Amino acid sequence: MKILHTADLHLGAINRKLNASQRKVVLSEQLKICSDLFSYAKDNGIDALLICGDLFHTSEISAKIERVFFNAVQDFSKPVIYISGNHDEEKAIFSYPENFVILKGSVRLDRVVISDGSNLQTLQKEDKNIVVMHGDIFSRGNDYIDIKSLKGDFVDYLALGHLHSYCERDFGRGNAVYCGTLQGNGFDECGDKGFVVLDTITMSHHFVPFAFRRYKIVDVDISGQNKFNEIVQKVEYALNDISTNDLVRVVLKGSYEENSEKYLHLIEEKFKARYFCFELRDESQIKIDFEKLKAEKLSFKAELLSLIMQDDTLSDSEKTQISQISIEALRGDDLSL
Ligand SMILES: [Mn+2]
Repeated sequence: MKILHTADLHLGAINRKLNASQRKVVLSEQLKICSDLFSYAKDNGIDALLICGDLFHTSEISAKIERVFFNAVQDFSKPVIYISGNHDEEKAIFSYPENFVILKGSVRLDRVVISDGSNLQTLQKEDKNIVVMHGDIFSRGNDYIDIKSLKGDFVDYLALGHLHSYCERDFGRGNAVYCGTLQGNGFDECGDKGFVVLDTITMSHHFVPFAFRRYKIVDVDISGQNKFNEIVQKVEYALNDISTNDLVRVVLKGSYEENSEKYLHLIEEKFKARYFCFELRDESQIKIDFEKLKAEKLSFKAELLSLIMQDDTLSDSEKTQISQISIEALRGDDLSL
């Protein structure tokens, strides 16, 4: 038997940092990804689907989302087994197709028993036992699951939801696995997202990347590149294998010379048109040649910088930051605030 393990679809969630047209696209893609998920399940001989919580982002979501989702469930026709998470705990689901199972206790599909974790002591050694839960097994907080205290000796697969990245650890006779979310929803959810497919004959599983768009943070060290074209080229090179469908944040790092042509607006303009979403952050630092400055006579800049350097109330990093902003202001550049 093949089981698809998904969680944290957060239907209806939207990254508020996106602009109105990007939000519209992302919301309509959430519906598409739902139907794509069930198409994948049909095309790949999946016998049951597990949704380990946070299917819906809030208890109040649009009727359209619910309709599209449950139509896809009905069309799939095989069991879709659901538990609620911390986001959809309060969600009342009134009408749903027969093959949608809100798990209470356990269900048996042939030799495989799927349980909600409330009756672990009743699991049988000779069954293949899958337990479905929603919470955080790694850090203590409101949603903490202390898996050491679970009677999981006969558990073959603990299907988890809550953390939005695929990861796993040993548990019971097998593994505790987070499948992650289907698609990231912010720069704190970078990289590949998807679901896990479990084969209950071999009890082996694998992650399937499925997100159409990914959030990516790309660091670009611009040290030694002082001409505008050189900096652009460096960014270009770093973005080489990134899809234009992705949401990209470039972070400039390293150091640059005082006379560098680091024109942030122009760099941003250049790449904004190419990606679904592009943002530029500047964490590079100016390299100030104090020896050269000392030799400058009657220079306002030299005088200002030497005052900053002599100020004992400032830490070294504050001195660097204030010097950098001062030089930018004197040059009429964008301020790196
Ligand atoms: Mn959650």
